[in-house]
Amino acid sequence: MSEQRIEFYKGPAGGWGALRSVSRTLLRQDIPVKGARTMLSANQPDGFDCPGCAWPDRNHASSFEFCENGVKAVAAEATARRAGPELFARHTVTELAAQSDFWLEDQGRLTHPMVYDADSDRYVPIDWAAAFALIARHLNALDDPNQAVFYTSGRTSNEAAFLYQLFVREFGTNNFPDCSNMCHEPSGSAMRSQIGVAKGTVTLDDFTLADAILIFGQNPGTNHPRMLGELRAAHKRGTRVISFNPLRERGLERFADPQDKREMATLGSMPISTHYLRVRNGGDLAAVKGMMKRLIEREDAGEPILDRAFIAEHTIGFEALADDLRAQDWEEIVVESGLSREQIHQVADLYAEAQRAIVCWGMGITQHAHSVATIQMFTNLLMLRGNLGRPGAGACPVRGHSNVQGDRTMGIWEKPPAALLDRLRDVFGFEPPRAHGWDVVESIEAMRDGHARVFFAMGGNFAAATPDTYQTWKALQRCELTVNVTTKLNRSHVVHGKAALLLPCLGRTEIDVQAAGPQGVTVEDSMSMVHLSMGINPPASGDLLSEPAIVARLAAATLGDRSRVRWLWLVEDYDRIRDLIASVFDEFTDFNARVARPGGFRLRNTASERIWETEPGKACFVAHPVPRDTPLHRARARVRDTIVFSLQTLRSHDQYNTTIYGMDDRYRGVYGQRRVVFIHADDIRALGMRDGDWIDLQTVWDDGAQRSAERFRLVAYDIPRGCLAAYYPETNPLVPLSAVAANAGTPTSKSIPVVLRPAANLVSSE
Ligand SMILES: Nc1nc2c(c(=O)[nH]1)N[C@H]1C(S)=C(S)[C@@H](COP(=O)(O)OP(=O)(O)OC[C@H]3O[C@@H](n4cnc5c(=O)[nH]c(N)nc54)[C@H](O)[C@@H]3O)O[C@H]1N2
Ligand SMILES: Nc1nc2c(c(=O)[nH]1)N[C@H]1C(S)=C(S)[C@@H](COP(=O)(O)OP(=O)(O)OC[C@H]3O[C@@H](n4cnc5c(=O)[nH]c(N)nc54)[C@H](O)[C@@H]3O)O[C@H]1N2
Ligand SMILES: [Mo]
Repeated sequence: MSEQRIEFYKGPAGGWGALRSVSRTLLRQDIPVKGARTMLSANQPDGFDCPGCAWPDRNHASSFEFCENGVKAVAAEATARRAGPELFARHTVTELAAQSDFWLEDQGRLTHPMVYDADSDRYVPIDWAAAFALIARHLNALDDPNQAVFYTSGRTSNEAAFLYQLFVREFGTNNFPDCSNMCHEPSGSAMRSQIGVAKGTVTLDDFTLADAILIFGQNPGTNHPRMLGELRAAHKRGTRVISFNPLRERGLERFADPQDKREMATLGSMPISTHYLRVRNGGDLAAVKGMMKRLIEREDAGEPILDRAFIAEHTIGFEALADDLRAQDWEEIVVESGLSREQIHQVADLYAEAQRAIVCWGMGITQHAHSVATIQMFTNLLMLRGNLGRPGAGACPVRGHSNVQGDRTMGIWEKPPAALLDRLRDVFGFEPPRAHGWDVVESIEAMRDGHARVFFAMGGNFAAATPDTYQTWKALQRCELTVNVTTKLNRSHVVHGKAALLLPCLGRTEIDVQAAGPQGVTVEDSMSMVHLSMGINPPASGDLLSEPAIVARLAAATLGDRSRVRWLWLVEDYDRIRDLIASVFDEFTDFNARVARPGGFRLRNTASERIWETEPGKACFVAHPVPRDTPLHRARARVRDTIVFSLQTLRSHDQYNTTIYGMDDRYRGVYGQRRVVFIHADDIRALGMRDGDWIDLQTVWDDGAQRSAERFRLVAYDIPRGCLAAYYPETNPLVPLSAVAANAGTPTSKSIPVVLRPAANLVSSE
């Protein structure tokens, strides 16, 4: 591990730094040779889908596309390390709970199903049948099926997700909190009502045709490295790549492709963004409103800027939006966006020049109180120039987990549409529950208040990924039973209910053999491409079950004769599950045949055909005011004795969500540590502090509860004044449960009002 230091990073994203990091990663996981072979099968037609992110691959049949962080994700799963029963015999759960998140995952792959033994405070081995019987007993003893919640993280395959939602609905509840609730929920919510689809409208081919690509609130150099390849090619063709980000992210500035021999030999690199706007945290709505105001002003002055034909034929609400834009005060836009009027004019004019434009966005947009409104403004911006439903143009929410989009398609959603429930009833002969279930935040509240008593997680790390950490832990600890289907040890396993089970499953890189032979699963990427994923490595242990097998056996144990579904027969051959999927979802007709073709197939997207499945049957312009009464505004009005900052919590280059691979964040120049807060040098001075000082963070929230995160080091950084950035999950104790996005319920982890105090408890380092 590196020693602690802060050192400005001069190189491009990618390049030799990425190659060095990869070889270190493979060594750390003790898998140099096997690792290399495993990497070469990622995203190949006959290999597995990379568990790193949801960015698509050209036809899923490219030559190996190099991605440092994909390698890290694969290596984390293919590690030679094992967390077997000996580990649990050595340590009580209290001892394990005292270890860091990094240490827990670093123990390696879980090998046996384990059950919590309260007498010895240890996890002890249990056989699979007894584990399923235990869960079934708990579930069947509930007064009401709605007292159980069933979480899903986004690596779960379509097959596992489909069986899971079927089982849970037949059991009797729609309590499906999922990682999407904390991620792109606002994107779906915004677009569904506006253009009738809850997914992005573009494909990779559109990226090769666009003249302008606008990127809001995303750090692809770390989180979607393969996206840099597309952006680099676009830049080369002369496409304007316009980034909006409070931070200067290296990957949005320069990139050296490790597969480009010339660049690697000459240490050359390519710029990515042509224009870079340093918007304030949460200032994007104002910025985009400013851009649209500029377009309307030019149109009103007689220039033909808008796509009048598209607006007339396909949309409603234009006049109301135009009037709202005309009435909008520029000063407010400038103050709230943190951008000058000239900057906004410039990008608006660039956008107006482009014949085809794409808008991309990530967590810097979705995790704010006004995220749904911001995303609707993106759609408005696109529609003003007809940039929807034609080649080279459209909306591109860039998803995170590799199958988070597919899980939703399969019905993992706490607010299922009636049509899906009708279909389940018709195909499976049971009456699914109609009442909407709980999302992530509502599930935590339900556990806290004793309304939910069983917590079941299909993957993920609920205890670390969710907001208001200590409240969430109390909520989980109140449960009668917590169950985690999982690959590696994490926080959610040591913050557990009165009874607790760890059910270790196969990862996507592993060979999954069922009665009919080796099985593949399917996933859907961020651009609605569905393809097959086949593991190639032997399983980490002979005692692992696949996720579909776990669901099937759990369903059989819980539902028994009540169910007409032939659960165990279905998982003998996953083609049978896919046939069922085809009988429930029209767009999966002929699923097995279509997914067998190399590259798979694209799901239909009505908005990209200019068919609007909205209430009025048109695409809807929606006007939104610049937010002036956010929690930050309120906190600033209340606290007068010090600066109230807007804190965003983001990912370092060495982590996958709650999985910490290492302590470096190379592109931001941070080594050997994670407890840092990025802050403007003038703000440090204004606080009377010094670069490198240790501070505590405290949330300013109006419910009276104390929320703090202790011992962070100030790092002077190129970030707008009044804004801070620090890593997640360490900062999750600061996010109040009640701080959620309007109309989406997503925790607002990119804009938490906080104050800084000198650290109360000075311990020298992590
Ligand atoms: N290696 C790796 N890959 C991953 C993940 C990982 O943890 N590691 N996670 C996966 C998942 S689940 C997801 S959802 C994605 C996440 O990928 P991203 O969406 O890139 O997520 P973050 O790291 O949270 O970065 C947020 C970015 O938004 C910027 N930002 C913050 N607030 C604002 C704002 O108000 N306005 C604007 N314009 N920008 C803002 C930040 O400076 C930062 O650049 O990545 C996926 N891929
Ligand atoms: N403050 C703050 N909070 C955030 C965010 C933020 O930006 N800031 N981002 C949010 C976002 S975008 C997301 S998506 C969530 C992520 O929330 P989650 O999806 O719940 O968290 P992960 O860290 O991705 O889950 C990692 C765990 O998944 C398990 N796992 C890995 N592979 C598999 C598999 O194949 N099968 C099974 N069953 N288990 C597996 C491993 O045990 C690993 O420990 O966090 C959210 N929380
Ligand atoms: Mo995510």
